[in-house]
Amino acid sequence: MKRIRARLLALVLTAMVLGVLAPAVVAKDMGGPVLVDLSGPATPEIVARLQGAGLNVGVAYRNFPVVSGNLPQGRIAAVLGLDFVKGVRADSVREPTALTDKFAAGGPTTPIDHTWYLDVIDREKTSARGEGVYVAVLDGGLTPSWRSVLDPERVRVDLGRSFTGHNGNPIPYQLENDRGGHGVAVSATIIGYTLHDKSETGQYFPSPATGTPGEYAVSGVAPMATIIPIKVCDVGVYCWDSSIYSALDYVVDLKKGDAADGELMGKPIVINMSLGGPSSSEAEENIFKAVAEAGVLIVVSAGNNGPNPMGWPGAYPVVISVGVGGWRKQFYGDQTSLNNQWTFDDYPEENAIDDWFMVWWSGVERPDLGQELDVVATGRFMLLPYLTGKATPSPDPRPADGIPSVYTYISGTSFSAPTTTGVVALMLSVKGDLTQAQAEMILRSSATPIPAGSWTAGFPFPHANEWDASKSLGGPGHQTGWGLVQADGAVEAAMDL
Ligand SMILES: [Ca+2]
Ligand SMILES: [Ca+2]
Repeated sequence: MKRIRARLLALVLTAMVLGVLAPAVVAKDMGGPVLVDLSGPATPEIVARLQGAGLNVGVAYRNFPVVSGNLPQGRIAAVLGLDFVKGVRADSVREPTALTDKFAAGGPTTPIDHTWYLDVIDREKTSARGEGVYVAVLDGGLTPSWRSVLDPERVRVDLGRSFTGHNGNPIPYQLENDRGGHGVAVSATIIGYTLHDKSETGQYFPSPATGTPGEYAVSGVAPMATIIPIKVCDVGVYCWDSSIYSALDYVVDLKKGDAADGELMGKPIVINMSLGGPSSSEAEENIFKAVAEAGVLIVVSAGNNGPNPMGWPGAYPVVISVGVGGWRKQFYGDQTSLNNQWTFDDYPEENAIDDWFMVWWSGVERPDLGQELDVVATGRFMLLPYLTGKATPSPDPRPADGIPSVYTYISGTSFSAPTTTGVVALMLSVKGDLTQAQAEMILRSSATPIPAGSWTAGFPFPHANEWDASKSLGGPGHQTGWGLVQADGAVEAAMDL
């Protein structure tokens, strides 16, 4: 059994490496959705010449020298023959970096400003709350029932956009029609959410998640930040490059004052991208560099393919990339009995780092592929609203009668990324002109290094909570980046700049 598993893993590894190394060039006669890299801006004349060469132009991006489009079979030579065309790439699909729902759980408004995952990053040691900062969440959009869990005052739907379809067609009405829930969960990590904790919270727990039934307002990392929801993922899972570029183009326009009547001109904006895929290119890396140069900060998940390489765009050095660390005493207050309320526990500050480990599925930095992992944050068994396929949440989250809860313990770099994005928002709220390079440098230097080794932190059975070197990604180094994000040190360092 062990041998088979090892072999399968090796196969996966080989496939991943091939996928990453494969040149991002469209095969000679292959048609289909493409991205055409240009030597300069996509002027109307250039667009016309591309059309003339046979490309059905989709989007001519305003801030990057690239156009998306559909290429009929057999026309690539004509397009490549144009003097201003630098290359033609396949328009590839990224995927959200959340793992499948694991555990159904409980499902306003006593404030809960203290959660285990905020305590771990020492959010309680700073008074910054992200005021005046905009967080563009490039994701699956919002579910129809998002207002039942997110504060509508903290989400600017009017600034939101929907760019779906591989040609990046704006389809605004789809923004609040997501059926996946990923974008809501990511947003909840940043600004917090309402926990309708009315009775039993799930099959694993004999009592509500909080210990007492009620309505709770659970704090996020940056509860006063403002979310700009931008849909780039079709049906919540297919995130085309061309859609992502449309979103990046739009956010740069917001920053420059060329959109939203200039309301956000020069204001602090950070992008969260909890998604990724195996393909990369220098042309695409330059797009992310252009976004950073425009003064927009970018945080991207490392992907869940550990011990295989990180996903892209998370691995581009210019972005702030985030892996997932775990704490083996999750669920175990005194480590001898099941702790139902661990989510809201006090986290022991001293010596606790020894109980930290890299989660084995967190993407691993491969410097030989040009990859870079910056930091690690919490992203394992986060209690979050996850409104998969639900137009409205059930009034009682107890998963009785086969009705799934609206709350789930969910894992993935999809949630360590917004945890870090939240910290960047805190930094921006005290230092509005913080650059991408400064934010990355501060996050690294204020992080707590994670020691080598690993624990399995099985759920919910104590016997699984044992040292297991076979599950270790090791550390510190390529697996753990510069370590675990710390909000208080990061905010202080931003103020001192
Ligand atoms: Ca703390
Ligand atoms: Ca980086």
